Amino acid sequence: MSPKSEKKVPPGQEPIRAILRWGIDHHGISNEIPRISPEKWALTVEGQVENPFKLNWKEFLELPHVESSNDFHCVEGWSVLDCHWKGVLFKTIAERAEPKKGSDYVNFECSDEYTTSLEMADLMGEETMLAYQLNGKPLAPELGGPVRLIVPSKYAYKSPMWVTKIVIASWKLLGFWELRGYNDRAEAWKNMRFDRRLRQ
Ligand SMILES: Nc1nc2c(c(=O)[nH]1)N[C@H]1C(S)=C(S)[C@@H](COP(=O)(O)O)O[C@H]1N2
Ligand SMILES: [Mo]
Repeated sequence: MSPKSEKKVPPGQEPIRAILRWGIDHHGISNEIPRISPEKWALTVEGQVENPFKLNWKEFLELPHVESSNDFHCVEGWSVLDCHWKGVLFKTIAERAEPKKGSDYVNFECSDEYTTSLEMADLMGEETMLAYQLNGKPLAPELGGPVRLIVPSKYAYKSPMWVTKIVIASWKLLGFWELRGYNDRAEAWKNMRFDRRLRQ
């Protein structure tokens, strides 16, 4: 066995060879893939912050970028190993916005009207980024391009595709899947899949 196939995956996960879903049926809202040309895309960052801002594609690419490789876990049980992402650290975005005291939550809005939210503290990692390239290529619309969030330690419903707005605040709205019974912490290595209070 090669070292790669011995790589550990979180409990209940099976490695698959590629991100296979290609926009089919994971869309909470609709099966239509938003095809946003980068020139038309913009990112709004607002909420309880000192410095709300909006960036177009060119301005976004001027931010410092990072690259890292990690695994991608969908709560339905498949994992894609060794994805190599390039993007802008979420930390870079948050620092620029200057959250006010107590703005400990981050709400994401997407072109397909999908939503999810996270605690600011969970977004400060060195692998948590707004990604615009996967394995050396621009991120395809089917995989959330031009820009999606990547939070590798959490199930992928915490990695919103087609991100267009980030609201930093002292409150957090439950996201699309979280409202439908999926765990709001979504820690893949801790097998936090469901929220028993919401799934009876
Ligand atoms: N905007 C948006 N982001 C989303 C979703 C969605 O429906 N809309 N689905 C989530 C889920 S459940 C998964 S598994 C991944 C799928 O990402 P992929 O298409 O790159 O495999 O995107 C997540 N982010
Ligand atoms: Mo998923």
